[in-house]
Amino acid sequence: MGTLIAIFALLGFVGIEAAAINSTWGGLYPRESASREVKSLDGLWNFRLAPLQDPDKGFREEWYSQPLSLSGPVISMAVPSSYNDVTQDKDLRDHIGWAWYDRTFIVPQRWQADKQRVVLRLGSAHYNAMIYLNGKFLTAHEGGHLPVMAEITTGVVYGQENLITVAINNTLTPTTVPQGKIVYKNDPTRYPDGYFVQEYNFDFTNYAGIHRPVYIYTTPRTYIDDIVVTTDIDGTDGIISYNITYESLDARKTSLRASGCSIKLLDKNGAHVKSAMGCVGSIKVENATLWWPYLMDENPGYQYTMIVAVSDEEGNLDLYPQKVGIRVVGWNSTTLTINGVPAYLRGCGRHEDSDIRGKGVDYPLIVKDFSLLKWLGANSFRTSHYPYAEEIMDMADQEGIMIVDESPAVGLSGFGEELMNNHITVMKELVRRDKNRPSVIMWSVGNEPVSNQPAAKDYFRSVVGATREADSTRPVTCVLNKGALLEFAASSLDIILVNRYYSWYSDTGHLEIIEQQTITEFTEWHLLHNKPVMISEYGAGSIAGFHQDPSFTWTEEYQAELMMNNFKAFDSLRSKGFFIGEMIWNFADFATPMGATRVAGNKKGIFTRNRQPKLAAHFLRSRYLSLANATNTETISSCAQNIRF
Ligand code: BDP
Repeated sequence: MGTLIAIFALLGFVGIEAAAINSTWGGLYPRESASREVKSLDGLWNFRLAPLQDPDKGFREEWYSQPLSLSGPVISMAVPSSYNDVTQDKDLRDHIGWAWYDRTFIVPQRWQADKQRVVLRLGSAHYNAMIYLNGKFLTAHEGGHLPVMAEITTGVVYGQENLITVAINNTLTPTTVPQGKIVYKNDPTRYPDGYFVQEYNFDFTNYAGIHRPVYIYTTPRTYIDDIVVTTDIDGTDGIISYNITYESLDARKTSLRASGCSIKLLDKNGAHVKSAMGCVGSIKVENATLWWPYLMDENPGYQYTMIVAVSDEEGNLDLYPQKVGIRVVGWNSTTLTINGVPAYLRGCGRHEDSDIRGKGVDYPLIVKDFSLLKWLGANSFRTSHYPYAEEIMDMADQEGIMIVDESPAVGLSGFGEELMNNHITVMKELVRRDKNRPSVIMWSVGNEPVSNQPAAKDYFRSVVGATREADSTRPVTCVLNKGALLEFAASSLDIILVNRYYSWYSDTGHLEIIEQQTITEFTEWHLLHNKPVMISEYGAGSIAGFHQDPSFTWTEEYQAELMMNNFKAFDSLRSKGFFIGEMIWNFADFATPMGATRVAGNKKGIFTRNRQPKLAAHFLRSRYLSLANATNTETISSCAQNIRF
């Protein structure tokens, strides 16, 4: 919250008290059940920007107190979507500061008659959000990639129109995660009065908007607040351990009987497997079907469903369907294992990014991207450089795609206490949101921190420690790019991920040095830290359709050849026994701010921004499918062969 106030001060707004914040973040995704109803607020909302030079105008004039359209001109804005690229307006695309959304919605009368609890949940609103309901402040959230929730049972009017107003601010400061700074250009001979720009230490566009679905949903007044599931394997049996927490709106019902929780475990087809009683306990599943990654088993992504029930003293039930994949992640000084079997990650760094919608959740795009990942033979990706939408994570669970789940801490430096506290808060929210996902096999606390600064040592010890405390069942990493010999974060990590651009950002054009330099570098990281290592980014930019032979930078041939030279190094490193994976940068071309070094975006995609393959995609596919064949059993190799080229 400290940073939120700092942003207000920066942009001239003094307002809401920190004490007014009443949300609990993350928690269970809104899912329908026999006791829960979900209503979508997605669609077209009203929208207007606060003036660049008068950012607090909307708060001063209380735009939230009545329909936004009465405060001045509004346009229609799609939710979910980034607002930047949906119109022809350059000022909207490049806006810095507050943007305002509102819409009305009806809460069914019967929800009140049925004495339901009502909750509002936004999958994410980037970066800071202030939310008002019927003209009154409801809640606020800092950080753009994680859910915002608030209970609204008494704040809504039943059977009539309600007004929701969301103000969001995309400003990044030295203590936000990620960091940024507002730079005022004070030379009156060169810039107009009050001129400022936003700077940040990453190359992707800082898209803003209500990026993910908005729901209101019901629960009974005594409700399941959270479910924590961990799994283990005992011979051919699976063990599901669970901890169900519940809350009640009615004080007299806060202590439920211990037998107030029950669980019915269903298989993938909905057939009953087992039942259990109690809010904390475990279920043994005889001859369990395990969750396996794609191309590591013929039946990847297998999930059971726990129908969790909590009853109150009067016997009213709250039901929640919690998916469970039974699998165990293991790691030691050389190896990462899934269900005891060494896993080699074949994947991509990615972005939530597409034309028009920016970072807005888009179901056709989700289906397309997973189709391409499977076509490639990839078994993993990293959510570079922020937590991805839950709708994407659901697909990863279901398809057996392993995820390195990354926080929004990209390019951090300075490492002060306020930044660290905000970073730890983000890690806790991320673990709270994604802890039950079988696809998540590693937490990444960030990407490319300036970790050659000595302050990084204590900083990462604390952030990684807090992450481990929140979840001890997965390894914790941070993606590094400083030299191994002067680096202060790696000692705190379980697994070391490194980004390297040999023959692109260094020795540009000299493809012949890649093999030697890559082998030297990654061997050094392992020898220094005695931990598994992998390459989390490597690659070259290519403009789709640019061809030249012999290859030349920016051509499709150069990108493909750079990859092939890296493959030689990876194979040699794999044979040494500590190299656990490779991820190309990037899955697809993506948007960046305007600049002299990016040609209308970052072109390191092996697919274009509209998801068509470049030459490199075909070479990567051939490698990933043959790696899948080489690292798996006979049966599995036949499933890889069945894939059409
Ligand atoms: C890496 C960053 C990534 C960039 C990439 C690049 O981690 O976000 O997009 O460089 O320059 O250092 O393409």
